[in-house]
Amino acid sequence: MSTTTFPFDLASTTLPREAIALFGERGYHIQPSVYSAAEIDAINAAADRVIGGLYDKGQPPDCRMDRQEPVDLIKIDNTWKADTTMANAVLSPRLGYIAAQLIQAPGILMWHDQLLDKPPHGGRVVTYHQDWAYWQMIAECRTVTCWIALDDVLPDSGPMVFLEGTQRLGIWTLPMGITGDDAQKPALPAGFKIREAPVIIPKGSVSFHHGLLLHGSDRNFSSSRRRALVSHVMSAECTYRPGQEHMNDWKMKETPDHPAPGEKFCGPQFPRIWPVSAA
Ligand SMILES: O=C(O)CCC(=O)C(=O)O
Repeated sequence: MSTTTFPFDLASTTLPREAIALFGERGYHIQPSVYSAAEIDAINAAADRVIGGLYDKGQPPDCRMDRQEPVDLIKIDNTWKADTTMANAVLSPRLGYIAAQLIQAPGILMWHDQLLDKPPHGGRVVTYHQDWAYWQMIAECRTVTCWIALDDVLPDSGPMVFLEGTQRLGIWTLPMGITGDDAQKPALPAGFKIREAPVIIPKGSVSFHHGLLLHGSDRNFSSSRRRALVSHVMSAECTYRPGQEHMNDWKMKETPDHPAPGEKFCGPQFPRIWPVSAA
């Protein structure tokens, strides 16, 4: 089983000031060609190994939601624990450095990753939601979702759709279920001009969005899979606030090195992605 590493080049991932300002306005940023075609092939091969239950690191991912029906999304969390290539991809400083610039953070830690495989011919809707609403054990909303396209995303393959600027509206109640048949949007305040931004990007590009940006995705009507590898990351300054149930809460407590309430996140559950050499 071969593993792939992802060399880092600071200059090609340094963002212009305008891109950072636009992220503040719109709540997202698209970075083209972060991974080459050969790198995406290697990630897809690793993703298929993980989906098939082969783990080169000798341990399983933290959570698996496998397919019960042909239209179901496969969702696997913390593949970085199971497979070396997946770890190298989601913990890459390419993502960490871009996220750090977007939220102006001195450092970036992994929150958790997700491998998503939306099947062809009807793969289900992902309901509109805000990521941070699921992560209330992170006290500060200083999170970024880095969504790596593993296939070309086309208008009919169930692209994510961002409701531009909604990260400025505060926190919304959680939807009843995250996947299903219903793409209903939350009722936004009267006067808020809704602008939908579908994420139509080629494989290898990465979409970055703010933890409060409302987004969802439609069914996959195409005849191809729509796969994505997602690195959900947070500022290294974020602190732990117990209360809401989350996989990370019980997982981090498996080792003695984890944050107490009010402390910054630390320990092996939350690897540092940026800066590369910091302790
Ligand atoms: O891939 C999708 O359709 C949705 C992904 C998503 O909600 C996320 O990564 O935050």
